[in-house]
Amino acid sequence: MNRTELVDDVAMLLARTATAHHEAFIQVDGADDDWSLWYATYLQQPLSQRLGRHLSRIEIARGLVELNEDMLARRSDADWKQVYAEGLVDRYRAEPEERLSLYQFAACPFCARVRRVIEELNAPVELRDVFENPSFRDELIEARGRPTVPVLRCDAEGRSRWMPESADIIAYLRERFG
Ligand SMILES: N[C@@H](CCC(=O)N[C@@H](CS)C(=O)NCC(=O)O)C(=O)O
Repeated sequence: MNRTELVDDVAMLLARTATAHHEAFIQVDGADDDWSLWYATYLQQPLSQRLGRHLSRIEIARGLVELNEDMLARRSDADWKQVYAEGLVDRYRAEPEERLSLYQFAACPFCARVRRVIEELNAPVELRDVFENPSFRDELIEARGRPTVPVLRCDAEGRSRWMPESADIIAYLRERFG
């Protein structure tokens, strides 16, 4: 499910939650100081399932309160369900699984610099030696049109991103795992 579909789905879930809350508090026309806790309890299971990770009720309640305060502060008259759904998805959606591999070879000093940082950070990066395994070199040339190493390959959601330049790779790894 892409982000737009997920946001629409969560907005529908919020609409159902609002209806259920209103029914539960019908005698006071929906008035409830602790609405965020009630919502969080109702949302916990279906929202966790949609966003791909376990969410605590406190986490959801806090997110709802902050989104509510933000909307009030901005005096926004946008559809609250859409705004909350976007906020919840962007805050709490599980990061897509990403696989990192470094195309490199032992005697290359730029590669050695990156390998040292991988070790220092204990970063989950597979080392792919382009001399030991010629198919790695072929993949690199096919993707980039040249065999220069080091190159970090990031695979996520069926797509590959190729990042050359040792300094850029090191900055990226430090940012992510430092
Ligand atoms: N500016 C690049 C330099 C990379 C570089 O010069 N790599 C050498 C190996 S140490 C290489 O792959 N040379 C072969 C080529 O470019 O075809 C970096 O910092 O990553």
